[in-house]
This record gives sequence, C-alpha cells and structure tokens, in this order.
Amino acid sequence: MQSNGMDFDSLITKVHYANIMMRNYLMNRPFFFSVCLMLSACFLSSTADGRSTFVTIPITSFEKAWAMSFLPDGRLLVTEKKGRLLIVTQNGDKSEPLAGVPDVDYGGQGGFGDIVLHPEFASNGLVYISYVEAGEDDVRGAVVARAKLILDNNDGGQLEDLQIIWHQYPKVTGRGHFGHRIAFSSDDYLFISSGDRQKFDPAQDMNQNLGKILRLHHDGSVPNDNPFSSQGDITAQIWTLGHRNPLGIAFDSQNRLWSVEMGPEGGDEINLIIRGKNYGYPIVSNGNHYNGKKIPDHDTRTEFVKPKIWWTPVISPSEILFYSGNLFPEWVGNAFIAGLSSRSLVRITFEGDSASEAERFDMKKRIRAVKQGPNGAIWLLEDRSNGRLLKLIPERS
Ligand SMILES: [Ca+2]
Repeated sequence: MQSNGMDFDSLITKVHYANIMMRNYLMNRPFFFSVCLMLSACFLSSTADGRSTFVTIPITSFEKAWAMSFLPDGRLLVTEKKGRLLIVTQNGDKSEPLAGVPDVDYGGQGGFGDIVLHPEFASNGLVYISYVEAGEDDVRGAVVARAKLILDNNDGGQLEDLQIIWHQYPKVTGRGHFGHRIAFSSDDYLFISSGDRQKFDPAQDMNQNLGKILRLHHDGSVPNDNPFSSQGDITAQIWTLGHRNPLGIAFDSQNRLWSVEMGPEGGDEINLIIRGKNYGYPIVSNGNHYNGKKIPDHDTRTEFVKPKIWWTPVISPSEILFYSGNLFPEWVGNAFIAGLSSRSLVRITFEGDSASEAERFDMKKRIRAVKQGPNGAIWLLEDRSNGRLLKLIPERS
C-alpha cells in the first residue's frame, strides 16, 4: 500500500472521544492505609466503519516508560528509560524500583530499553533486557542481558545473576537509533533489532552489527545455520541487513517475523523479515535524508527487499503487536503499531504476504509501547514524563 496519497486527517476526525467516567482507587497496604484519588478520564472511541470500538482506561503513569511485558500472574514489568524497572498491577499499584538493574547510559534516544520474558519464564525465571552501555571516549552502544527475576512478598523483586549476552558493535558516538527490541521465535531463537546509530553505512557493513536484525541462541551464542555463519565473528550474528532504526519486531501466528522501522524524512516501513535478505538502507529508502539529500526509492533497486507498507508522512513506529486475544475477536491476526510522532495506534491487516493500513486511532499523545494483556485487552504506554499506562477494552464489555 502506498499511503502517501491518503488523507488520514479525515479518518482521524471520524474518531470521537467522550469522557464517560471517573474512578477512585483505594490502596490497601500492610500496616498502613493510603487513599489515592485518581481522576481517570476514559475515552470512548468509535471508528470510521463503526465496527471496532474501544474504551481507553488510564491505569497509572510512569516517567518516560519504554517497554512493558506481562508476568504470568497478570502484573506488568515496565522499564523507564532513565534506568528503573517497576512491577505494576492491572489496577495501577506500582512496586518500588527493582534492585539489580544495571547502570544505563541515559540520554537522547538511549537508556533502559526493552524487557521480555524467556519463553520458559515460568520454570526458569529469566528475563531479557536491553539498555545502552557507555564505552570510553563518549561512545556507547546497546546491549542485551539476561537475568533471573526474583519476585518478593512485597509486590516487588530484583534482578540477579545478570549476564550481558550481546553487544552492539562497534560502540559509536551519538545517542540515536539503538533499536534494541527483543523477540523470541516459537522455534527457540532470540532475535534482536539493532539500529544504524545514525551512522548510515554500517547498515550495509557486514563487519558491524549496526543496522541489522540478529538471530542468536538464548545464551547469545550464534546458531550455525544463520545465513552468514560461515563468515564467523560479528557477521555470523546477522539475519538481515540494511535497516535504519527497527524499533519493533514481532512474530505473527505463522512464526513469520515482521519489523517496523523508522524511516528518514518520510519512508517509515513495515517489513516482512526473510532470512539473509538486504532491506536496502541507506542505499534506498522511500524517504530522504533530513539534510535534504535525496535517497533513491526502493523501486530503483529491486535486489533490496521493499517494505510491505511505507508511510510518508511518517507515523514513527515504535513497536508492533500481533493481536490474538478474545476481547476483540474481529482484530485477531491484525497487527497494531504504536506511533510516536503520529500520536496514534495503527491497525494493520494482512492478506498472504501483503499488508495494509486498515485504521488509525488518534491517541493524542506519543505512543511508545503496545502489548496484549492476558485477557485480550490492548495496553499502551505513552512516551513522555508522567506518560500514562492505558488499557483498551471493547466499548461493551
Ligand atoms: Ca528499506
């Protein structure tokens, strides 16, 4: 779908909002009681075709949250970019910051990043986190670490036995385009997205893992059936190349990997990630450099995989979720993309290998994260100081 010709503003104006309720929270804690009154505006959304509607419930707020993951007990782990990890109940009760979180290099787009549970978390307690690590002489790079999450009896916990299993290489100057999203495939591999660190050419350099999507074993070792494994070293990690800033990666129900990628000025992308392929950045893009320098479009170089959808104007995709829940049965198999500059949630439908934008919800704030909760609600994190954790449920439920 080439969406540059569509007028999304007209779509957005069809989304209606109305305050419908306020909620009180009574917090009951051991040895003391505190009453917290939260004024929670809820927004009722109805969409262009009137078919899919949801109510937005603010749960609590965080200081520049970046990522979230649901624990088996229904609580959420939430990372804050400055380096805090918290556990929050679905009612919004927050733990103290968890101990054992490493120092993160906070600034620009960097800091604490993703958090994902190991597929066998219930038995091994392992969580995987990404964050930015400082090097010497004003350079930095993302790392992925795994640690044991120890939950305590006071609604909190700590990380133990933290072990870094992957480094962005090389560490470079600047504080942008870390990527560092983590996803596990159903056939037991660990995938990591790595941004180009705003250095462009590394995305095509097979001796660096910037601007790539990497495939590893759970302990960080390199599978010997990776496409470039015979070349050893950093090259062996590479699954795909030619990416700019792939902030979201997720598997669909067929175990196909998709990425959403920030384009330059124009040219945001959703890509179907195929083993060993080159996605073209910075040689081609449907956007142009911010300094005005033109980049040839994808169609000029057919050896590079072109995006399934591209966006100009951009949506600034920060995460992608494939929906599989019961609460919104009409959306099963659809994807939802969180939008930063577009302040939106974008619904994507699929037909075979092709994808198209079906609907865009105006969320009024930059959306940093999107996840599905245990009962099928859709959860969002706003990207800002005092940004809200939002729960979306059907209008009638
Ligand atoms: Ca591309």
